Amino acid sequence: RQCLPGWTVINSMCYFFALSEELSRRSWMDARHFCKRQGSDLLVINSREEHMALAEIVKMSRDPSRSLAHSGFWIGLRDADVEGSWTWLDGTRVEEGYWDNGEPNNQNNEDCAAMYPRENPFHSWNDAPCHWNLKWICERTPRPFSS
Ligand code: 2F8
Ligand code: CA
Repeated sequence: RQCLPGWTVINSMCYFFALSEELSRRSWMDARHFCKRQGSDLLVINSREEHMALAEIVKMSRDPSRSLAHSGFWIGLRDADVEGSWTWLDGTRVEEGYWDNGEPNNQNNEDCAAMYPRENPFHSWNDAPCHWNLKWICERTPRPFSS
């Protein structure tokens, strides 16, 4: 087995989608802590292929009973250090990204990024307030399972 039970393997990486109502929704920081306890961190997207694969799964997770604003998944991207400078948790700067039209707009101090189920996968990101409770995506390398 490459990944922990409940995790999804895509192109040799392990992903966890916080889908269950039981896990509920969390702030960006609490979601990150959840990932860290599983030896992982919030999702860092390193390629267009990775983005497309994950955007597809996020799109399938769309719950019509919830508004789009509540359908986001936190990812490991924020501009908390320098406003407008979007940086992945691995330190990589985002130049273009896959923002929704008009985003990021920093409406009400929005320093954390989430991926939403949008028809067009190239317009799936939005910046939201970090204390907002959303679902999230963790990512880690396959094995060892020790941490
Ligand atoms: O219209 C885009 C706008 O939608 C919401 O605010 C009304 C989002 N807020 C949250 O998700 C909390 C904004 O981030 C988004 O820009
Ligand atoms: Ca926004």
